[in-house]
Amino acid sequence: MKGRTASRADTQDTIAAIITPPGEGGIAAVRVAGSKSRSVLARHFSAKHSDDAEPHPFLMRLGYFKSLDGEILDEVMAVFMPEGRSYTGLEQIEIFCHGGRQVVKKILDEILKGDIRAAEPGEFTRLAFENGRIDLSRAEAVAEIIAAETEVSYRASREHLLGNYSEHIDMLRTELIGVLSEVEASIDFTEDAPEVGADSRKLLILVDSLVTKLSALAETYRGGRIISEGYTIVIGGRPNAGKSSLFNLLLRKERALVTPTPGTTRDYLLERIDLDGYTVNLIDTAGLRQGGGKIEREGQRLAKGMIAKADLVIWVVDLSKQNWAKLLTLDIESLGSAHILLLGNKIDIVKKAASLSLSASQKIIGASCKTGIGLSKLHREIVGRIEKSMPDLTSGLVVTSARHRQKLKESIRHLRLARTKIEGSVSPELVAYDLRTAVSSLGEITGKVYTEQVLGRIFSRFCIGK
Ligand SMILES: Nc1nc2c(ncn2[C@@H]2O[C@H](COP(=O)(O)OP(=O)(O)OP(=O)(O)O)[C@@H](O)[C@H]2O)c(=O)[nH]1
Ligand SMILES: [Mg+2]
Repeated sequence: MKGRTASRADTQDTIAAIITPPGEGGIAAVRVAGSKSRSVLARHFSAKHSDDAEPHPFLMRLGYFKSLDGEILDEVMAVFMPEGRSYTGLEQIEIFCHGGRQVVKKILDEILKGDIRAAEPGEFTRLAFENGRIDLSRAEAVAEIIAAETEVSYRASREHLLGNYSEHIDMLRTELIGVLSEVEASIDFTEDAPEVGADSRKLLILVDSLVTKLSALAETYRGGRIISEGYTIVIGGRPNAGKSSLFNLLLRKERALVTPTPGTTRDYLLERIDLDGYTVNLIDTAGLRQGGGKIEREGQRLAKGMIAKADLVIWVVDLSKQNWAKLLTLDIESLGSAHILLLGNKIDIVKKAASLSLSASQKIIGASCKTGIGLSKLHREIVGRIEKSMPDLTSGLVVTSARHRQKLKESIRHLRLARTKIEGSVSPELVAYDLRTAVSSLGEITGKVYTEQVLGRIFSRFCIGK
């Protein structure tokens, strides 16, 4: 573990990368960070207007980007950011050219001909962290906000980046350090009786309060996971019930094969969709029934695995089958504890309307994938279920990262160990050991403490230019 505070500006290479997505666009941009950034402007940029000959911090200048041979490659805008005030914390420039693949590549290639190397994936953000511009959880939030596909995941990542999530974690850590200092003080001053002693009741209250707060935070991951990974809905049911028809309707495209032959879907199909701002992993599965060929059985094995892991199972029932209620009772038994939403399909060809509920708690939504009846009700029901499992986002205190949750859990575990030791009047040195480990786990969330390995893992998930 180590903490780095000093700027590495002197020893740092100057690095460059294209920071806009590949392809055609109005504008593309190249960023250069490091002590030689300004020299790139001197070498390659000439201002269009003589008043703009010198770079001023954060002032855009219009001009030409020239190759080392003096050939004009493009008309560009360029900006200079001084050390300590840029994204990376290093001296930095950005060049905005026309958004064509070739032009931006040519500009980067020219820059790299100097004493400047290509940036690694995530290196700009890693520099921002190492130079104290952002803490580790905010660096992770940069990746989150870039990856955010839906309104909800965007809002959560924005709170992590701009809200008080990091501060809240640091505050809990400071509180924990307070408890640790009390225990450490009793190590210094107790000579003959090395135990936590009379203050132990007060310590227990403090530790309990911290465990409660940390557990509440860790608990938000139940919804946070849904934000970061998506809410998983599996469409299950007996063969030919209309699962793939429903899958296609929710997807708004003909993705899965639909035929009158039972056993059409064998492999499962997965698509990510945006459902009223929520990311949903929608999975179509093979119909479950006794028998079937080897391939179909293999598909059914996969389907069962998917159902077991789903946040919600939409169980499609073919209402045109005489014995649907009897079959459904059997199916529900075998589904066990899964969260199920029952959809009675093909209501358009049902002659007389039978009661659509098995029991008071097991209502069935009557629908038709053919005519569209009942589908808006289904939609509302699904969104309602997702909303029920979502945390309140207004405070911004939602754990969406599995890493953060892991660290919170570690911290809680060590607090609990410390608690047992305090209760058992074990030597304060041993209590302090657990508390210190708990402090360090919390510190790893915002990067107060970190290892190269952890940084490597976090930043390798970024793309080049971020
Ligand atoms: N009348 C009517 N037919 C439907 C309805 N929904 C689906 N079908 C028909 O039922 C048949 C089976 O539909 P699929 O969507 O392939 O059913 P599935 O559950 O995916 O079937 P498997 O993949 O074989 O398990 C097709 O012929 C569909 O056109 C509906 O609401 N009404
Ligand atoms: Mg199917």
